[in-house]
Amino acid sequence: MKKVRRCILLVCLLPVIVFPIRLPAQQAITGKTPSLKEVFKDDFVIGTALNRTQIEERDPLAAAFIPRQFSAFTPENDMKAVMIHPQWGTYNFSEADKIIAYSQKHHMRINGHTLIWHSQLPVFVRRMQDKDSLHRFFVEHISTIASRYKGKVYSWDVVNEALNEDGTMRNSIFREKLGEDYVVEAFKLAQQAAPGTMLYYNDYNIERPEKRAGAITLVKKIQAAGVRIDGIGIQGHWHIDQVPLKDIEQSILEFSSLGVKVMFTELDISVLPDPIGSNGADISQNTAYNAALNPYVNGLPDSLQSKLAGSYEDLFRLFLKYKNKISRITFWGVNDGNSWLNNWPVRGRTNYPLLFDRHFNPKPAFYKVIATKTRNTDRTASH
Ligand code: 9MR
Repeated sequence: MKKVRRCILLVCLLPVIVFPIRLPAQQAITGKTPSLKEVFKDDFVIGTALNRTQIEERDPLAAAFIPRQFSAFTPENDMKAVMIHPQWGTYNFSEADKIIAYSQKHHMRINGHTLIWHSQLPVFVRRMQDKDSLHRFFVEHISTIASRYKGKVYSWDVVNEALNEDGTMRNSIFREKLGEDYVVEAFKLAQQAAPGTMLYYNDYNIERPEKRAGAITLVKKIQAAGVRIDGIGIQGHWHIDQVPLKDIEQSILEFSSLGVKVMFTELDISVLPDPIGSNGADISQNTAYNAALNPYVNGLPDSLQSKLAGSYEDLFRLFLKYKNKISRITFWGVNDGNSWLNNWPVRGRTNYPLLFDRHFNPKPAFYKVIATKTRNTDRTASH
């Protein structure tokens, strides 16, 4: 008898257990939840970073969810040099080719990421001692990849993170061996190999005044050499306690006055204690785990959930104000579970930096973002 009652109880509770998790995700897929790419379609392209599991569509829920919300993507890792060019003269195009196939299947734009970056370089490059070998790698790498994917990727982050925080050039292997003009040469090579592809410079913290000035110098140098640069990507890895709205606004104005488009290319907002005290994405900075640094393992408190929603609302209001200067907003990950911020600057934490939770449910921040558009439209309509 007891067994029967337990069974009945279980059957009654089952929908309650399952639906709060499943239903909103299903809604986000089937059309009851607004779609970011649709809501902002007259303003800017909405992108996300995709990892290999997502490109290969191994999770059916994610596979249905992603193309509904986003019209563009940046491969999170699979086009980086270490992945695509693991040994001298040996390329591994298999993942990148899947990326192209995925984009064609879902009519999503690819931002290729990235041709030249000091990080995630293959070992053979890191070991190179002489200038000539590095230069040969540099030329071959850019030319081979940019020409192979010509007409298939919409844009390239040609050079990623070439600047120090004070706006001077980072002392990477490229600068050390090829000199500061390597950036200009990288854009020139990309332009030759892929004439119709958009070419961007991408970095974090370049909204900050000193680093921004460095980025402006860099862009002017490229332009003065008669080489094309189409846009600047402000990565947008921010912390909830310091989303630098003023600096962002000033950067949109200053960058766009150079005649290039501005993009927010890796947007996320960390809500966890920040042991290194800086926005940004310097992956060489790491701190050891301790429980105090990971306070929200069982969920984000409402107060922080609202604060996050408010930060995203402020950002999207600003983005909309300058929609004529901004071409794309890309989130660095689809949902909170995918975010690199669960492992940086401390490994193994539970962070909540994006608009969708670990089950693809839209968070309050999502609805605030959507509302910026509705209210914006209402205001415009009433005038
Ligand atoms: O999100 C990426 C993570 O999976 C990688 O482990 C990491 C390694 O370098 O790179 C992350 O993406 C970075 C991007 O390529 C460039 N800007 C900073 C991003 C976050 O570190």
